[in-house]
Amino acid sequence: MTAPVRLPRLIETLDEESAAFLTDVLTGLSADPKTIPPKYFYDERGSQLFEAITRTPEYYPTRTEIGILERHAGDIAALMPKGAAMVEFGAGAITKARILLGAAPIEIFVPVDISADFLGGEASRLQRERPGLTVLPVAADFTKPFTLPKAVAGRPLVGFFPGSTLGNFEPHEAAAFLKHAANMLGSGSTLIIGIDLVKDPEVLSRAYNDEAGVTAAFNLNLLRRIDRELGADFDTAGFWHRAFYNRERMRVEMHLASRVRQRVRVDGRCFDFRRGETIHTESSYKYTPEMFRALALGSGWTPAAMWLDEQQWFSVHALTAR
Ligand code: AVJ
Repeated sequence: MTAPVRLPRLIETLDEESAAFLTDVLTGLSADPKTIPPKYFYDERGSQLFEAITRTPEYYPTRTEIGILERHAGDIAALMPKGAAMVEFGAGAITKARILLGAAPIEIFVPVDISADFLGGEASRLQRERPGLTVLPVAADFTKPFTLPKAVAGRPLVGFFPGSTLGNFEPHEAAAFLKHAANMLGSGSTLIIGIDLVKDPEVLSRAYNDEAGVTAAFNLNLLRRIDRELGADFDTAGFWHRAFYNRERMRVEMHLASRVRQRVRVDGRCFDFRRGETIHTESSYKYTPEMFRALALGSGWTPAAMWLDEQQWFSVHALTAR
C-alpha cells in the first residue's frame, strides 16, 4: 500500500496567501481613492529594500530606536520574568530583538513575520549564534489571529513590536491589534513597543523621500510584485513615488502616482488611472507619548514605562496586559 501523498504545508499556505493578495489588490484598485495594504511591500526584494531604507541617512527611526534599546536594555530586561518566551511581531532581520535577547532572561524566541523566506534565513542565523536559546519562527500575517508554538505554553510571555509598525494601522485597527495582542499574550504579560513621535514635518518628509531613492524603489517594487505574482501589466515607469506628512491626520502618506492617463490589467480586469491619480500604499501614523498611552490604556494595556532618545523623536513603551 502506498502512503497518502502529503503536500508540504508551506505550499498550501502560499496558495492561500496569493489568493488573499489578489483579492486585496482587486478590492483596493476598485476603491476610490485606490489603495493597496502596505503589508504587501515585503516580498524578498521588498524586505531587502526596507533594510536598505533603514541605512539611509534620512530614515532616523531605526537607528534612533536601536539607540534607545541599547541604552536602556538593562531597564527593559528588568521587566521580563525569568524563563520568559518573547514573541516578536514582524521580526524582519531580528536586529532589535538581539539587543534584548543579550540582556534579558529569555529562553524561547518566537519571531513572527509574513515574509517566510526572509524569516527562515534570519531565524536559523540567530539559532546558530545562540545555541542556548530556542528559536521557533512562525510565518504568519500577524495582523490576524495566529497560533503560538505549543512550546511556549505555561511560560511568561513578552511581546515585542518595534519599528513603529503599529503606525501602519488606522487608529481603529491599532486599537484592535493591541486588544488582540493582550488576549493572545494573556493577562499580566508585557509588551515592549516602539512608536515614532510627531515632530518637525521637514524631518518626517525627508525620512520618506531619501536622496538615493531607496524609498521610491521600495514603493515601486510593489507594482513589480503585482506584475510578477498576479500577472498584471503595471509599467513602473508610468508611476512615481510621492510621500508627504499629512498634518491633520498626523501621518506620513506614501502614494504611487500615475504619470499619465492609463489603463492597467490585473487578472483580466481593467483599472483606469487619471493623470496624477494615486494608489495610496502606506500611512505611517505618528503619535505623541500621551496619545499613544491613551490608545494603549483603552486597548487592554496599562502603561508601565517609557524611554525616549535625546531629541524625543522616538519612544519605546513597556505595557502590562490587564
Ligand atoms: C516599517 C512601517 C515602520 O512606516 O516608517 C519606511 C515602513 N515605509 N519607509 C514606516 C516604511 C517607508 C516603516 N514601517
